[in-house]
Order: sequence, then structure tokens, then C-alpha cells
Amino acid sequence: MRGSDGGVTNGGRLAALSRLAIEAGSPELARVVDALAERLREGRFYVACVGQFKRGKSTLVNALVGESVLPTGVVPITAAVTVVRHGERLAARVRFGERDWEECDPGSLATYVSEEQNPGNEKGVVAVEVFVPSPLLESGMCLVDTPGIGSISAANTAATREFVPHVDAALVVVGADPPISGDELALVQEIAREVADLIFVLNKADKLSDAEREQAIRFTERVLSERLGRRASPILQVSAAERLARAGPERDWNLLSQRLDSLARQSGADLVRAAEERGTAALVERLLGDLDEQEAALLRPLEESQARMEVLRRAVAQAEQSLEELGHRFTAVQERLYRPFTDERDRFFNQALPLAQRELQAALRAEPTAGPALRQRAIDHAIEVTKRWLDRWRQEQEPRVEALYRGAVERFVELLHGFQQTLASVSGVQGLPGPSVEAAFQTKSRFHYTDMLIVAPSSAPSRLLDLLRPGSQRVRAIERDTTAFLERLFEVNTARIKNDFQDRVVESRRRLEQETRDRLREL
Ligand SMILES: Nc1nc2c(ncn2[C@@H]2O[C@H](COP(=O)(O)OP(=O)(O)OP(=O)(O)O)[C@@H](O)[C@H]2O)c(=O)[nH]1
Ligand SMILES: [Mg+2]
Repeated sequence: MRGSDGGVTNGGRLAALSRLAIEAGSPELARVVDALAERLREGRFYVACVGQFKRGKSTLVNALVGESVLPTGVVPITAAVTVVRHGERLAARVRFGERDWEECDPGSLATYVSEEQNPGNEKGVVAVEVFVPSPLLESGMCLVDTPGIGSISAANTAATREFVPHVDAALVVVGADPPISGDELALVQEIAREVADLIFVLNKADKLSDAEREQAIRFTERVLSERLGRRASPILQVSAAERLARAGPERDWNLLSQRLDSLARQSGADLVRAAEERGTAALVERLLGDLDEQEAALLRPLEESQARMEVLRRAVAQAEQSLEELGHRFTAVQERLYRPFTDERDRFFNQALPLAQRELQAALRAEPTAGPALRQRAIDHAIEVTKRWLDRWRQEQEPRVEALYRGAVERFVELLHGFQQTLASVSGVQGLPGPSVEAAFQTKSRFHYTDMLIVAPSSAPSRLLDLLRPGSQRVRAIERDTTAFLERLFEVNTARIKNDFQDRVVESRRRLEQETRDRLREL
């Protein structure tokens, strides 16, 4: 909708706002926007009757429209904001939650708006409107009865405070006992921030002596002026009860009627415009607030998953580093293991070799032949002797080696568990299930070594020389060569057994590390 000046009119702005609210998934906000648009279209403005409980606010509204349409009483009564507006005949409607308006009996309003029949607004009434054929309201002015503040019902105070943004002008009802409370002052101050037209009324004037009225009015005027920073006079003295009963003196009732009349005639249009501006701005802000919340709600899971990714990334980096440290520890364990076995191999080599050599020499001496065939016989003897000694040593060492190996693997797994615990202490990362000792033992614990490695005994020149040498020299040469051959066999094969052991330790470590890495990668 475009206004004559080419700009978007306020009605158009509200229609757009309503559409946006629907698109943003806020039907409740759209409903508030529509209600504002409707009341502005009809030129209605709200004069709210506010004040502490039991000031006679409901009675005052009744007196102003000349009919007892609102429930009143000696106990806190009004529990829901009630708009009294012009209608051709007396009627009422009520709205619950997000439901549509429902017609109701104007004589049964207490069912919806009274503290007794709807305590703390447990029925979920969100709006009540009473249509009254009162000339005062023909201009579009609506008198709004609000729940009294400061009573034991916090819900009542909250309902009134929630209505403050919709107030276009206010009838502030004060009394004499107390003249004005701290809660009332705070509420009036809040309303005065947005609203220029405040009418102050001292009700129940009939109950007070002249002196009491004077005192109460002086006090209230002073306190209000100080607080609001503007004149809070005159304070009109009335008796709503007398007025309703059409009894008693006039007091300031005519002045009050005139104030309201002139508000309706002179300021009505301004109030509607101001309500439009204020309402539109407030609703735009609310929609933006809703959108911000929705955006935050959308971004939250993203932020959370980013934060979790970051935790995981750090955990994995830390794990990689720990894994490297774990590697160093594994190496230390390995070194400690190798040493005793290397020592054992050296011990065996040093002790067994001379004995084996002696056995070989004895066997050679027992040989009937001293001819060139002796060399092959001697080689066979050397192989046989070495094999016997190595087999014996291997069998002897087997249980010991196995115990050492198991010890090493257990230590590996122990280190690994420590590593897993470090990882689990990083928040957001589940404990990493790691390989067990059994898994690590998948590597064979027994000697792979079974067959002896036979190194090449001697070269062809030795055999040729055997043919040329005289018998005794030949025997000595063969003995010397095969003793050396025996030593070589010892050396090569004990080294192989040692390496076999070391290989198995390395293999089980590799397996553990690999499995750990794979699991880390799965994170
Ligand atoms: N004497 C006297 N009594 C009044 C006057 N106005 C109201 N009352 C009585 O004061 C009591 C409270 O009146 P209500 O109109 O219910 O007061 P209220 O401010 O609407 O009360 P809440 O809705 O509970 O905040 C009722 O018993 C009224 O009859 C008045 O001008 N003079
Ligand atoms: Mg009331």
C-alpha cells in the first residue's frame, strides 16, 4: 500500500510486518500486528486505567461508561486486561491463547477476568473486550481496565506491565491510604516514558475528610512531579462509587469528563498516529528479536559441532604426539629386553664354542683317513656338532625367551592403556578401545628359527691345496679351517636366533601401534 506522498503508509507497513511475522514462523506476533492494524484502522486508542489494587479502577471505568460492566469487589478482582470499547449494544468477547475471539455473556465477565474465578489467569485469557453503547467511547477511545499492581498476585502485576507498550494515554488512579506506592510510581514512570497524556485521579474521595484529601494530594503531586520530571497536577478528586450510584457531590467528575472528552476530540487522532509509530517500531523490534533468536538457534548446532570438531582435532593431534612418546617408550622396553638376551647369546658363544671346537677336533682325530676326503668329513662333523649345540641351547632358551617376550608385550599393552587414558581425559573424546595382550600375541611367540643356516665352508683353492700338501700339513690345515668354519656357523646361527627374538618383539609392537593408529583415524 502506497500513501499519496509515494511512501509506504503505516497500514501498509503493518501489513508487510504481519506477512514477515508469518514467514518468520511467528503467528502470535502476526496476530498482535493485525490487532494493532485493526484498531488503528478503526481509529481506536487505549486509555488505560492503572494503579494499585483496590483503588477502584474497575468501578471508575464502570462509572465513566455509566454501567456496571466490569466486576468489582473488596478483594483483588481484575486478573486480565479488559478493553471497554464502543458498541451498538452491550456485548463481550474473549480470546484464549492462539484461538479466535469467542463471544461471551457480558454479565458473566467475572468468569474470565476475576481473580476469584480465574486465579492467576489459569484459563489463559489473552484478551477481553466489552462493547458498551457509551457516547464517551464513540470517538474511538477505549477505556482499558488493568489488574491492580502490588497485590499478592504476581500474575496480575505482570499482566499490567505487559500491557504498558499498548497504552496511549493513562488514567492513574491514586488514593489516600497509601497515597501512592513505590510500585505505582515505577509503573507510572514506565508509562510516562512513552505517553504524554496522563490523567491523575484520586478516587474514593467520599471516604476522606477534606484534610486527608489535601494531605494525600499534596504528597502525591510532589512525589509524582519529582519522579516524572513534569507537573502531575491537577489530581482530580472523584468518587466512582457515588458516581455509579448517581449519588453524592460532583467533586472533579466534570473536569475528568472534560479531560477525557478533549482527549477524544483533540488528541484522539494524534494518539492513534503515535500508537501506530510506537506500535510499529516495537513490533519490528520484536520481529527482529525473534529472527535473531531463530538465527541463533540455527547456528547453535553448527557452532556446537564446530567446537566438537575442534576438540576432536586437538585430541587427535595430542594423541599423535602421545603416540610418538609411546613409540619412544616402546623402544626403551625393547632395548631393555634385548640386552639380557644379547648377553645370553654372548655367554653361550664364549662358553660353548671352545667345547664344540674340542668335540670337533676329537671327531677329526678319530677319523681313519688323512686324505683329501677328510675335508668333507670334517665339514660334516662341524655342521653336526654346531647343530647339536644350537638345538640344545635353543631348547634351553625357549621358555626363557617366551617369558621375556610375554613380559615385553605386556609392558607394551600397559603403556598403551596409559596412552588411552590420556586420550580419554580430553573432554569430548570417548576412551579409545585398544588392542589387548591377546591381540598382541597374535604374533608368534615361539622361535621361527628351526633349520640351521649352513654357510659356505671353504673355497675351491683349499681343496686344491689339500691335494698338494703333505698328509700332516693337510690335516692341520683342515682342522684349522673347520674350526674356523664351526665358529662361523656358531656366530651366524646364534645371531639368527637373537634376531628372530628381536623381530618378534618388533612385530608385536608394530601391530599394536598400527591398530592404535587405525582406531585414532576412526574417531
Ligand atoms: N467508598 C468508595 N468505594 C469505592 C470507590 N470506588 C470503588 N470502591 C470500592 O472499592 C472496592 C474496590 O473496587 P474495584 O473497582 O474492584 O477496585 P480495583 O482497583 O479495580 O481493584 P483490582 O481490580 O483488584 O485492582 C470495591 O468494593 C468498590 O465498591 C469509591 O469511590 N468510594
Ligand atoms: Mg479491578
